[in-house]
Amino acid sequence: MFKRILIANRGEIAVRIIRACRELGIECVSVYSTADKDSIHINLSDRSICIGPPPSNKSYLNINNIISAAVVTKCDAIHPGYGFLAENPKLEESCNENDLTFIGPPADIISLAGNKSKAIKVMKAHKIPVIPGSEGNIESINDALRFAKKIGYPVIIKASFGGGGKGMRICKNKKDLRSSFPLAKSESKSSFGIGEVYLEKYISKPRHIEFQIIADNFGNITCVGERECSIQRRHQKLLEEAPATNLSVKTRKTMQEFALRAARSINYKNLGTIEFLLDENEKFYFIEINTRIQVEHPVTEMVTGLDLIKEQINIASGKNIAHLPKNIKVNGHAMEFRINAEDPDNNFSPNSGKIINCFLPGGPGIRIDTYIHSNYSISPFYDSLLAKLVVWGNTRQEAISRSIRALNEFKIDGIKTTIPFHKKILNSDLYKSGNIHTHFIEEELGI
Ligand code: MV4
Repeated sequence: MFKRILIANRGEIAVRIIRACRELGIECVSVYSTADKDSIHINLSDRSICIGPPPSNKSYLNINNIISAAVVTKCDAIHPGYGFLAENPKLEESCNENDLTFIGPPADIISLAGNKSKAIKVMKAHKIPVIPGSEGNIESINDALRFAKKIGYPVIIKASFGGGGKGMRICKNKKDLRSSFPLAKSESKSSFGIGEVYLEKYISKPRHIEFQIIADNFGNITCVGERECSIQRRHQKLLEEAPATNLSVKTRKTMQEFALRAARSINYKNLGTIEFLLDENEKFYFIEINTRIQVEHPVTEMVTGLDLIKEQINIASGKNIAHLPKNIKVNGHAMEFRINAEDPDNNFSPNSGKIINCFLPGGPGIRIDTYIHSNYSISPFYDSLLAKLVVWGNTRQEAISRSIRALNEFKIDGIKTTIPFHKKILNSDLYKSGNIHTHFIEEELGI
């Protein structure tokens, strides 16, 4: 087992990783930018190293500074968390060159997952259902028109190296495609450095369901259930659940089998997520692989009793997953609310400033993952996630009433947050019915 881990992140996930290290008896080294000098992840760790000024590209994205910090503090491993360098194959490579273990999959798997059109091609070759489309990049407008004619309109153009909905364009007809194709290509080039795009049939109101995979270095792979992540706004997830609601036993089982097949087909290592879109007829399609621990991992932890960060660390240190049951039992229902420093009454604009006072909910079935405290100033440099309220109930209904209770207790004074918006979602009959999809917020709440 590792003696000392460097945590290459900040905020709630840095705190979460420190907690897992502490329970495993592993020492923690934190890194921070000058904007984070008063952040709690520094206090909670054994040592901390300043890695640069506030802008991420000078600190949390600076591979050289992070590797140097790990080397001078004699760490054995680096945990990247999510965001920042978590899906940068260069960090994994630099770790290898410096005798450090990267807590995550190898660089070739990270690279394959990062190239979405390539990942789809590989999955199709392994008979995983994919959305009808170009199955690879499209070079010319004529090829785009030819594919679109074959699969039928509407179609969607996606950036091969994209994410967060950037570079995506929906085309209802030939005219749309003609005008959007060059724009999508140049937007992809400017946002992601590579202008490669691919084409798919557009699915009108998909649900987003992802399966959590755990794989050790000895070829053992297991799936510990799924998460429903359809409640999102502008490609930012707001609330996630486990298990997925309104999913037939048969579809869940089939999807899980395909998720395992997808992971096995690329010799997946460590924790990963296989993402699917599900259409209105319960047909599902692979869309992408995430090679990091995800923001929403706690809902899986709440219904399985696992500690996914400990699993990542154990696997990276060379342990097997023999202790995990072959068929994980899912107990009850969990939901996660992302409490962001954003103003829902002002187009969710980011809100920085001082938290004068805060009160965190508690009691049965409540978990809070956060780094905030009273008198803490939220920096404008990083993402707006303040806290994750994670709620467990015996049933989805109990989880919902408990969530309303917890959101009513939750007080953050000094900055605007998404707490009132979550209450609105929970008040919706459609949400309560479980009939949710990725356009729920715009259609039901008109936002
Ligand atoms: C789609 C789609 C409809 N048809 N692909 C958005 C982010 C990326 N991960 C995939 N996304 C979508 N791909 C086809 N062929 C609709 C979406 C989509 C979406 C997907 C997951 C979660 C939220 C979403 C919100 C809007 C659109």
